[in-house]
Amino acid sequence: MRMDGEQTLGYTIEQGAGLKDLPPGRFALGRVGFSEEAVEPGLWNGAPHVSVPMLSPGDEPFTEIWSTSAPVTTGSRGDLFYAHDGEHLFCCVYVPPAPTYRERVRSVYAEVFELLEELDYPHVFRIWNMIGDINQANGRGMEVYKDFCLGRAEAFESRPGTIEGMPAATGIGSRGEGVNLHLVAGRSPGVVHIDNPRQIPAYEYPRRYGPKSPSFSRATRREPDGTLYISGTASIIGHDTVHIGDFERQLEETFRNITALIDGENLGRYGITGHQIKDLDSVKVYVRHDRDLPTAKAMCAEVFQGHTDIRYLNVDICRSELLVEVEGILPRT
Ligand code: 3EB
Repeated sequence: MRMDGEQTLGYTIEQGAGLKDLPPGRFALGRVGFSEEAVEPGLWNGAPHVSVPMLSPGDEPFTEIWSTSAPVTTGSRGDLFYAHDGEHLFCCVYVPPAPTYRERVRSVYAEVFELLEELDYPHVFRIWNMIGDINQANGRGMEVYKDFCLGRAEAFESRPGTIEGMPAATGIGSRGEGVNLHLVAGRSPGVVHIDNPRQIPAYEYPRRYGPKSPSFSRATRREPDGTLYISGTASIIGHDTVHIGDFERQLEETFRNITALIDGENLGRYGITGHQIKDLDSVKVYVRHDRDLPTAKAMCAEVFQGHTDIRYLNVDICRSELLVEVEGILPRT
């Protein structure tokens, strides 16, 4: 957390339901609970709150808290719940299960873009999409993830001119129904979307992966705080899934992809100093099969530092051959 701006964005993870008061001078922008039970978005204790069903029985619930140093204004519009402080906006929304998601996802994303334009937070820097039954067929036989991507891509195609590029994102399975999405956006310019030299941009994936490509960049860096948000990253080279059926090699390839994304050679192209994977924080490791959790934990212990917050979530991943996906946040060092 940087404390030198007017409104400084903070991101913390707490065990439990996140009910504790924030320190003096901090105001909640949004709370995202990770639990076994879903709680639909709403305004709670002065900020948007949602709980996503991502945990397996026995996992310890935790809550992510987005906070700021300035008082916030909260609101809701349709199904959207949001808070903003003059520089940052947090928004969450739930799309209930439907035979097809395309239309609802398109309209929800369009409503989000309208809100961002009207309230003047056009610089989206991170989006999470948690999708129930992500690898199942929808009511028309299309995989839910592809159905979701279709609506999202159409919304991005017709977004207002003020919303530039595609931000870092995660598109991942949840253990519940419907789609939960939440995002953070900023008012000041200085948002840079970053590609990975080992992967083609997801928004240019060929049609075999779905009628419309996924709408996200591999990472987004945001000024003024210089934080680098790393998208969900998997064992994909070019656009191909590699090491099918081999968990360890998929996770190794994922680490190589993150390393290549954040090294000095790649970030140098954007005028940004390079980083090492060990400096990642707020790491999430999505593991398809619970039998692979011990391997995931052992491998992550080698790569990340002891104090790094790492959360393991046993959920499905957008391509059925993918066994693992990793995301994280790099605070400016
Ligand atoms: C990939 O690289 C793996 O649809 O928002 C990663 C991050 C993935 C975000 C999304 C999907 C999404 O294609 C999957």
